Amino acid sequence: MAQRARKREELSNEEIARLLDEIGDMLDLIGESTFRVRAYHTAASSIRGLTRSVVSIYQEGGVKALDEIPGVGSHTAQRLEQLITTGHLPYYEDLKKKIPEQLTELLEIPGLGPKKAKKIYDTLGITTRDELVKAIQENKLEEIPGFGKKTAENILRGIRQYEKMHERILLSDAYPIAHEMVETLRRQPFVDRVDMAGSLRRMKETVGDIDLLASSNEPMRVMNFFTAMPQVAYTLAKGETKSSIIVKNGLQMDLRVVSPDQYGAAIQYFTGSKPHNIHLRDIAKARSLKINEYGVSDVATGDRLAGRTEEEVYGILGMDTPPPMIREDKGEIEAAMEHRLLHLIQLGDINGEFHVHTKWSDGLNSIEDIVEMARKLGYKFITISDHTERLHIAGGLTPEELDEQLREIAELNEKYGDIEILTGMETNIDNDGNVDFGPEVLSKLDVVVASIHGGFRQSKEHITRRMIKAIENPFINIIGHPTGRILGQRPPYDIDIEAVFKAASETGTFLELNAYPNRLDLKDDYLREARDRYGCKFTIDTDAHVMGHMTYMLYGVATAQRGWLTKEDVLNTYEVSQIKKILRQKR
Ligand code: DGT
Ligand code: CA
Ligand code: CA
Ligand code: ZN
Repeated sequence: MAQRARKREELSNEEIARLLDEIGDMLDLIGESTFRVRAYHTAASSIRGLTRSVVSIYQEGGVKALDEIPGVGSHTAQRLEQLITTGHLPYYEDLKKKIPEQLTELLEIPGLGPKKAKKIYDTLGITTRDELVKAIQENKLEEIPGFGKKTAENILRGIRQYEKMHERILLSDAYPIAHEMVETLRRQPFVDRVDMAGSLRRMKETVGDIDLLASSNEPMRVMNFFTAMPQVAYTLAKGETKSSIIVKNGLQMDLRVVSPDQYGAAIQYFTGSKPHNIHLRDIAKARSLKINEYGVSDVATGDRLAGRTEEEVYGILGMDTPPPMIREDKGEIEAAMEHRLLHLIQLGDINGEFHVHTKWSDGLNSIEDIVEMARKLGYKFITISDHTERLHIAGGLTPEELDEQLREIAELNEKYGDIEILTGMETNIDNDGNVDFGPEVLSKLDVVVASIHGGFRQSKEHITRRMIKAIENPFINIIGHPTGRILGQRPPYDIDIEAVFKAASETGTFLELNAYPNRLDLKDDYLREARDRYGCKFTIDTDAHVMGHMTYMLYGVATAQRGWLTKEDVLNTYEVSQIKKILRQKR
């Protein structure tokens, strides 16, 4: 991406992060020290979490300001300066020359590290994913020294994941740019209304493309403006009713424009989901009505009865308007008919969160940075929950370090009157279901999160046993990212999820909805099942490792809405005094 010169304002944080990740991968491949490799990945992760663009940071504060971005060292800062000012990064281009061209396709397979990719290429001459699949099916891969059946299976799984991942985009890759463009369009005098539509409006965890809908009496003016927006890389099609563009991060975006009196019908139709719309059409038919993207009309007389607003469209069918997030034909139509839609949790209900890392372990910010960010978000409390001792790769805390951290938190609690800092940790559930510390340490904390960080391929019985043992531990309040999935990279581990729900409910253990965009774990359907069938309660946490990640709460709340959760189901919405009381009840 850095090969051609580009205007500097085009360079997005995501592009910069991808470039740094790529450098990290290439360094790994040519055998550089893990320290240097990690430095690039850390910088990439940090940049993804920034709330401001790297380019504007540089424009205001120069290379010194870049150096001050957590996780970005002075070396990387200099490289970024070069990239921003010239549009080129010779270091990257030189590195690229050292990597055989043939490896680039293999390197994109999740879980297949650079070293294995090189070995496959060197011994079997394989350069494409198709060839690799064939070789695995013919058991050829196992012949490579150091490779076994298990390796082959894992690589195959990685390829399947890759395929899945590339047909869909993470919500967090699509939402910010769509939001920005909707906001700009909304401010134009010739635009009447504009909203996201499709799976993006429904806030699905991944989306196939970006759909926008606007209404206007001057559609061509809207289209002229839209296709000239700075976010546009190029225009695929431009017409009076529909235009398609590719935005600068490579995603396709469609904008439809309708007349203001059709807006309600159109936004209803293009929000979907398809199964929701089909069900709605049946309901209309039974009432001798016809519904489409132009409006609702009487079949007998042909009279148009509704279409200006969405509420009007649902209203004429005798329904309340279901929030977009639950329009999946999973019972919301019946609930809307019977006027028993739940009042779903809102972002504004969130008073704080329980799972945030600092530089005491593998996070990049100080506790004070996190507290400042929490205040900016309007929170009433924030929890510091770093990794513990035995998670070495994450710089886990020893009991002594924890004591030191608790002293710092106590001081900060003195300093800040408007927010309370809860003490916590994210401890690791080991192979036997034990955690790092016993009651003498755990009892010092307000909150204990426990999560599984390894052993993902153990048998279902084994993993379930580990998890249940942790749930039964009276000091563990929250199970972090309960299924361990990483969207596009790793499937959930095999676990008896119903047994987990049952045990969590019986013991008063909260299940986390991890809001990190590639986790969103528990997922929507599980949330609803856990609440409705087992009476489980939840927390929504960002698992932030950089303070900017704390804004991912948005995706967590959207997923909770998709799981039909209400404010009462989620601990983050309670008052701090209540929260502390509830957490103590388990002990
Ligand atoms: P995606 O893009 O795969 O994440 O999912 P959607 O839901 O955004 O689907 P998309 O982009 O194909 O279409 C946007 C909306 O338009 C969809 O949610 C419902 C509506 N729609 C599309 N095709 C049909 C159809 O054949 N029948 C009906 N009733 N609605 C449709
Ligand atoms: Ca779509
Ligand atoms: Ca579409
Ligand atoms: Zn964590």
